[in-house]
Amino acid sequence: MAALAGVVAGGVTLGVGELASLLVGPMTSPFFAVGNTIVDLTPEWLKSFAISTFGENDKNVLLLTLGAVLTLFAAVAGWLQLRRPPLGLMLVALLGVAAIAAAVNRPGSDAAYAIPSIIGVTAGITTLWLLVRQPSEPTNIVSGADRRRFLMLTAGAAGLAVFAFLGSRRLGQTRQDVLEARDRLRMPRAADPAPSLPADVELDVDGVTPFTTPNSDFYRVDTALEVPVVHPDDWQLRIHGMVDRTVVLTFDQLVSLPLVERMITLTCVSNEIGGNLAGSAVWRGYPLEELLLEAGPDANADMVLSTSVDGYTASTPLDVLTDGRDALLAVAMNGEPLPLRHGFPVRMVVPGLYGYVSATKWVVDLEVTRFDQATAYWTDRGWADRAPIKTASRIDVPGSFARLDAGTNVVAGVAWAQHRGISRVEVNVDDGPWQDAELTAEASADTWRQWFWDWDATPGRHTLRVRATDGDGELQTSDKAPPIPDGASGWHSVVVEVV
Ligand SMILES: Nc1nc2c(c(=O)[nH]1)N[C@H]1C(S)=C(S)[C@@H](COP(=O)(O)O)O[C@H]1N2
Ligand SMILES: [Mo]
Repeated sequence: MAALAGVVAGGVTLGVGELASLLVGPMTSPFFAVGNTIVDLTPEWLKSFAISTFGENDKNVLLLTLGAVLTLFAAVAGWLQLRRPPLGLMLVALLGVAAIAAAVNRPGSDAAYAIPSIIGVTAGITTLWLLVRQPSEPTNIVSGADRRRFLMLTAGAAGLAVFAFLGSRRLGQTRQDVLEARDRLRMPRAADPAPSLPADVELDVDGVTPFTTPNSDFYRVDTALEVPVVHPDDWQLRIHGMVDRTVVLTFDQLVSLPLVERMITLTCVSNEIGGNLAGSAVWRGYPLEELLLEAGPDANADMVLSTSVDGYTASTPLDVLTDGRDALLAVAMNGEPLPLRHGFPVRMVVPGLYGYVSATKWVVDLEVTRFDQATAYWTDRGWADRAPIKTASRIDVPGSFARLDAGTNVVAGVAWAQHRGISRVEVNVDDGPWQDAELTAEASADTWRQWFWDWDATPGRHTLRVRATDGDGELQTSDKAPPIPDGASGWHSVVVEVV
């Protein structure tokens, strides 16, 4: 029963803390402060493992684990409070100190972020103290007045916890408001629309990755445990640092500029050989180059440090942003406002660079600076400063360990080398001679390209391998490298059984 009291007191801590966070500000939730801090403190190998193992579900796995650990912790606190008072209360207080430390150390937070944790922990300690008190008479705990008192108090506290938690979610209308604002947005069409796609850009082969990735299927990678919610009316971008003049831009100002629309394939540096952390969408936005020129970068500057509303940062080479490529401050994805999880209302998209050095979502700040003066979220964690996307090719069909009938089978997939383009794809069987695959039309050098090859399959177990050559004539390297520090390399292969 003491353990149960501990769990209920833990629930009160959490619920009241969340409720209090509503009064302090949208990003001050203690639960998410603790969760996000754990994400940041997680060692690199474990994070990569979580992304590659659980993919989109990595956050849910973390939240469930966190919930389970907290429940266990609270049960232990209850038990301790019964056996060795006031150790239980001290354990809850310790948790409170950890939550406060996490909250005030979040990027962009201040001392006020401690308030929800303080209120929550005070409520939790009071609850635990009330619930786990010595019985007035030893026999009362089994069936008497103390037992009734305990059950009533526990039920009451559990009710309070649930009410506070649900109430805080209910009252936290911000997300709803922002979703509605997104629905209401009527964005101007692009002054410079995306060139229409060549007719034969897409294969009609079952199982091949679609040329355009629907928003709902687009991979998502970020460090945000809770998707940041930014109302377009509140959004503002500041371009400052080593510039002639600071530029400040509101959402309305941004969308009234002449926007361009381009199809660009985005890729995550964590993508393993054969992995699917890549997607192509039509992005609408304003060229970052124009905005940077308006600010007037200092001749000594060589980097732009972008910061998102939740404090995440990325460092992008200034020369890449100003070399004429379609580096965009994007507001729309495949014809609709950015989905919240893909950076609503504004994100960066830079063709040719991995996402972690270029594709900052929920971006609110661009500081023109130098690589020797500032670092970013992932470059602080051992990832490379410069990260152009490596040439990659992938066999989508047949799948690994597929069973095929002997005879003609189509082998097909995608290849990418953004901003250089793909000029050739080759396939071999069991390390035999390389055979040229057929390429579909190229939409642009900034997008992936599909390919296929007709294989006359003979019975037995076979290994199919693929390699690509980029638009500069450079062959994709066979050297195997892991994603860290600047992207995986090596040739993709699949093993199939022909019967
Ligand atoms: N604010 C923010 N932006 C971010 C990230 C992040 O963690 N936070 N991750 C980057 C990484 S590593 C990648 S690969 C791309 C992924 O963009 P997507 O989730 O829209 O596919 O976003 C980039 N932008
Ligand atoms: Mo990434």
